[in-house]
Amino acid sequence: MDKILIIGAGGQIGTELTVYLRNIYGSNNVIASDIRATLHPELMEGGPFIRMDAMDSRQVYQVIQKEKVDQVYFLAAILSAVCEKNPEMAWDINMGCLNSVLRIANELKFKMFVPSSIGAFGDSTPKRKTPQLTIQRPNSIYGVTKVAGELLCDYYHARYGIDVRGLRFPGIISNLVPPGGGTTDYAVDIYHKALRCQRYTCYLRGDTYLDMMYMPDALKAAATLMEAGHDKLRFHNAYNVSAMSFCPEMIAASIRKHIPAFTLDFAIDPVRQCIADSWPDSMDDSAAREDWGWSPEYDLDMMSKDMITVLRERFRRKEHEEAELLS
Ligand code: AKB
Repeated sequence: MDKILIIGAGGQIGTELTVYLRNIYGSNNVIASDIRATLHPELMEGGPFIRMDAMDSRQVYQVIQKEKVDQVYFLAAILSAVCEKNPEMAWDINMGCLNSVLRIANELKFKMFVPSSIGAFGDSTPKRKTPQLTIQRPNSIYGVTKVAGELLCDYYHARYGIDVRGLRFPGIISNLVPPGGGTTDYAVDIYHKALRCQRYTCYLRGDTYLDMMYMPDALKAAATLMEAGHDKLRFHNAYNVSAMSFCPEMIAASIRKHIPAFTLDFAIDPVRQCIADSWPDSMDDSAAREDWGWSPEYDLDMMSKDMITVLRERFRRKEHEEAELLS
């Protein structure tokens, strides 16, 4: 069984991916690592955890060598809105860490998963049915790091034969861990606010279409791509993947099927609106479907039903626990 290291396991995708991969490969074969000292209890209790700073390439090298790692899921990155606040840090973290882990991969020889994003596209990219191969001139620093990261992975694959694979993820919606500072975060917050106060103030215009995906599909996509036969992959890296395309008005309508009194209003954030306007409305992910059988399970209404059921139950349990503490 392969030994897997997740770098950046404490983030939105990392938390759930670690648990998902431990169920497939066995708890002891999947090491969670993060700069944070404490992660979600399920991660800390469910298997090995190493506190590691992804910027410290010597420490990363030592961990990979000592643990005899066969696969690295590289998830240490900062998201679009936070990147815009500090472009220098965005470059250092999103590119610097990736560059050093690729160098280590060339020396110690392991397979890698490196996520890209819809952020790798820009204003001049076709917005509808955005092709796998197309113009990539992003206007956000996050997008610049994503395109550069895709190219760097391509280079290491072509020049040194490193088996590095990746997806262009859309906005990911999870019921467990909140995202941290992305442009698509509204699509998670909206469910929390709908359940807590039946209203949400959105920072994007109501008609802003973006690609999105429910977390179970994102986990399946990453693991399936990593298991696919190398000869089947025409692109190996940066595959477009999507599950649904919607705008804030549409997600609100889907929520109203469960919470009829829910209302949506707007306070537009010009920075995130500008980023969202430069991203595709809906990507063409036919290459992923043809090459390695990508097929999402959740559409918008299925996701809304699941999100609302899971969150409602979690909030109810929390209220119950708080009431017990007070009594
Ligand atoms: C973000 O909004 O920055 C991310 C992404 C789409 O890459 N969720």
